[in-house]
Amino acid sequence: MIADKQNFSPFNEEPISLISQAGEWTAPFACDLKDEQLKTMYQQMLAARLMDERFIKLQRSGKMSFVAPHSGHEAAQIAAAHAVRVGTDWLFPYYRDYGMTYALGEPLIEIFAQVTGSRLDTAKARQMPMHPSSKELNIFTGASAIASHIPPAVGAAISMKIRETGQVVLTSFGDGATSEGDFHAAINYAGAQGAPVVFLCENNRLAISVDFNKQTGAENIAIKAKAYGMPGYLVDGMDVLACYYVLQECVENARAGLGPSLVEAQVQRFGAHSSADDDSIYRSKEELEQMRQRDPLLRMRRFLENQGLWSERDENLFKKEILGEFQAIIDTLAEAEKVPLEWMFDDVYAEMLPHIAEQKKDFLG
Ligand SMILES: Cc1ncc(C[n+]2csc(CCOP(=O)(O)OP(=O)(O)O)c2C)c(N)n1
Repeated sequence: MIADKQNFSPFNEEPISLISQAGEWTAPFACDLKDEQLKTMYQQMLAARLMDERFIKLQRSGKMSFVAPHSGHEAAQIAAAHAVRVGTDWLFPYYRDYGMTYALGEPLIEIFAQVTGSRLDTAKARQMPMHPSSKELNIFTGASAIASHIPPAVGAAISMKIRETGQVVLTSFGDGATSEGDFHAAINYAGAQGAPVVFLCENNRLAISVDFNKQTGAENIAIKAKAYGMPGYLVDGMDVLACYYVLQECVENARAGLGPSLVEAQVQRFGAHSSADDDSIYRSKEELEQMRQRDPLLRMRRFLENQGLWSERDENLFKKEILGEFQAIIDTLAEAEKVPLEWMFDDVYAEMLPHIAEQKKDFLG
């Protein structure tokens, strides 16, 4: 008899995985997601991969100033978007999380407008590329300083608890971020306060070129949860359904008043750290080739194909459709007027302070 639901045990030694490399369901409970949701998850992963490839081309052709590729992180990111209540819960993502914001429902035009610094950007082209946000979807816009978004994530969660709103916060970050004081201070306080927050570490074992073993003496990140007084889960971050089920359990535990959790999704970063990095200096082609064998898209695609939910034809049709959408958006953005320079000075404060007004006058003449 197969169980309906799994309660995952924290501090598991092996990463939790629910689908095999061949795409077989290996869990001791039934997958209760509807076919449509399973297909949507894969389509979002595929769209995120194609978006990443398009971002790199836009950067190479001078239309984007900077890119931090997310290929290899799609499973964790898309799973997180499905685990939360969209528009109710709050997300505090980091710069590599465009798969997450897309799967949360951020329109492609908003994403592309943001990364290209367009006039159509809802953040008025004031953020660096790779710093997503959305007022409608409760996506907090972070600063570039690593881990600096984690304390405000915890602050928001504590406020939700005090006000008994029933909301949850999910914040994500890389393994490098866990070496920052901000991470420690925030997760420690979340544990002490029983804040309704899920910490998702997308561990790609690199912080630019710095290896995981130079980042911490601990065997993994999940185990650190014990010291902060919360459960820690090690998850195969290349398995979208494992990430989904674990994150969903943590989100609902937080909502039920059981406090925070730390989830470590073991992912791979297929691209360079960013467009300012040459990863061939610190890792070999063979290493990359090996990583790609575990591509999260391949695994989910095989899972769907095994159930007759996806085919080569579906793949080609979807790719064609989404690439067409990208192109139409890029054409629209190319036609948009330039960002007015005065935007730089507006909205810094609710009412413009005299020194900002002076700078604006000096700048615009
Ligand atoms: C406080 C701070 N220190 C250093 C940097 C430079 N920096 C940008 S990204 C990065 C690596 C972060 O690695 P990780 O948290 O593992 O995330 P990943 O990029 O691997 O996804 C560093 C050191 C920064 N932005 N902020």
